[in-house]
Amino acid sequence: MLPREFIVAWMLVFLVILPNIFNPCSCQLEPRWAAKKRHVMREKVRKMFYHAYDNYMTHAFPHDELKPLTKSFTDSLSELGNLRLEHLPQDYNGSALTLIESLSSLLIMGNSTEFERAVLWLSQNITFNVDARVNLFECNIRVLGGLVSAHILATDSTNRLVHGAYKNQLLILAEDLGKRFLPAFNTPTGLPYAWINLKYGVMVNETTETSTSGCGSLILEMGALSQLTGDPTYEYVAIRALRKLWSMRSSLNLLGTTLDVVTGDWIEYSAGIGAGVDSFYEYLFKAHILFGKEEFWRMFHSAYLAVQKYFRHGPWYHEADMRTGKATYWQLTSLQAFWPGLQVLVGDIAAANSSHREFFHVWEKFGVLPERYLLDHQMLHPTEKYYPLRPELAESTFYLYQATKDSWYLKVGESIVNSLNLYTKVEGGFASVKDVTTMQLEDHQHSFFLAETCKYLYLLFDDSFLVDRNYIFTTEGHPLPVLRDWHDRLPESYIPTNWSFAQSEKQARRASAMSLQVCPANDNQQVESACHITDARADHRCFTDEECGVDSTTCRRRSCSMAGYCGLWLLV
Ligand code: DMJ
Repeated sequence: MLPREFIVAWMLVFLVILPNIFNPCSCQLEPRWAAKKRHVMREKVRKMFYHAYDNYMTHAFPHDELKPLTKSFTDSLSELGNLRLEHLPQDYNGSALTLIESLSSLLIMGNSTEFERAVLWLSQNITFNVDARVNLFECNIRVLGGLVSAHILATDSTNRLVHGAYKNQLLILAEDLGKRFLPAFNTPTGLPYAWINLKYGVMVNETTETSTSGCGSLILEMGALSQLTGDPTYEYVAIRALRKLWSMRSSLNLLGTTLDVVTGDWIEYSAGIGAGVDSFYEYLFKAHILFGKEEFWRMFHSAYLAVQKYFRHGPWYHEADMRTGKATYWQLTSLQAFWPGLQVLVGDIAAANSSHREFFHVWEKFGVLPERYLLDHQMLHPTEKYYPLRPELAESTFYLYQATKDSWYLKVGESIVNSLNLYTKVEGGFASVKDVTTMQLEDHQHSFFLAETCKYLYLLFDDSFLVDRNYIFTTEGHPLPVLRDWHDRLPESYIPTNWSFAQSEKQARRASAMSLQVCPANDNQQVESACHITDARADHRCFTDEECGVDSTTCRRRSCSMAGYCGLWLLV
């Protein structure tokens, strides 16, 4: 028998050295490089934002969006999610959609003067009493979300606004808009129509078809509106729709992509995590963070496990039939790139990292992310070769950097910024890419470029706005504060995630968003041990096993080695 001292000494050597040898990622911090680089990149992103914003204000405001090639405008609120141009009143001048979408970005970039000017202009000039048929989902995430978030920011004393001038006008506008949404929910199922006329309600012969995200991602904005106004109706209708939708899931806990709001029948049984469904998953989890309801967590947990089980193939996610779980379409769509960001919130960092790397690989291959890529044929979708300045990859990059402090993500951000400047910047703003193979441009600067793309890139390089604040971001990138007052009750197992708090020494210990129980998609998958710990600790070190969560591919609980690394250490 070996002497006990020898075994102990050997174990110590093993525990201290081995994790460093097998530490699989190159995530050592490069503090000086990172600080300088972040500063330079932050200024580059700020310039991008103002190039987009100033051109919008000069050539398009108060209309909805900028046409950067012709330096003109489009009143696109009525076109969103719809290919046919809607009939609009002749005297309609738009709803200043891009300005509403820019509000929180202005404040995050430190421009409280312009934020305040915009808030006051909107307060005095916007009306929703217009004969315009709008998409409920788009109007909710962009306009209602933008207004509610801006109202909260405008009334937050830390933002140094001249408060005398602001008298809750944005909240009044938001409530007016929320009321105009309500007729859409008046269906036999409680599932809302996809379209609503702001002045006249649901139109005669309106289509009864909607998408899963269209009726399942309203709860953050509508719930926040209820909390702010004290009127529970908005939250009630959104939750009722969500419950109905959830009741329509298959026995595999999968949902389809499109459905009928009157009959409650599925129209399209195939689904994935991209277009038509994406924000449904996002809102289940974020609603749990924002409102603390266990019900949202239970739905999300089952839905998340089903996604990992039936859609996931290594780092990729294909689509599957909700009834059988059989793969249908093997496609990568650019909207899917939000998923790693959601996984970071969940605490499933290893899975987030591996998918994110694949998305970035595709970005590098084409220069930007194409809308649809056929994985089985390894080619672009023939008619969806465009890149409309979408934010999802930047969003996930921001979350992964917050969680890991791995400077590799800063390099990803730099590459995204460089591509955007190289391929999409024109004299009149930023233009969408029509075809990623030719980089031919299209005359459209989408409002989410200012609400999300620029915001997430800016926050990647400078997150000072988030310090000592606790926000979640809506699917359109509008920040909402996580407030104890808004929580039904705080679940014991859960401490709301606050990325910025996590960086401060005060918070030496934090649980991840969920000390996860995420099981792997298939058996026999390669055991993977990431060096990323679930919380944002600058030195990547853990102190306790609880900080390490569960390995996403093996479902085994990870532990913290004596050297301070999370992993599947055999002898710990
Ligand atoms: C945004 O409007 C939102 O993020 C939405 O959820 C889907 N994606 C677009 C931008 O790509």
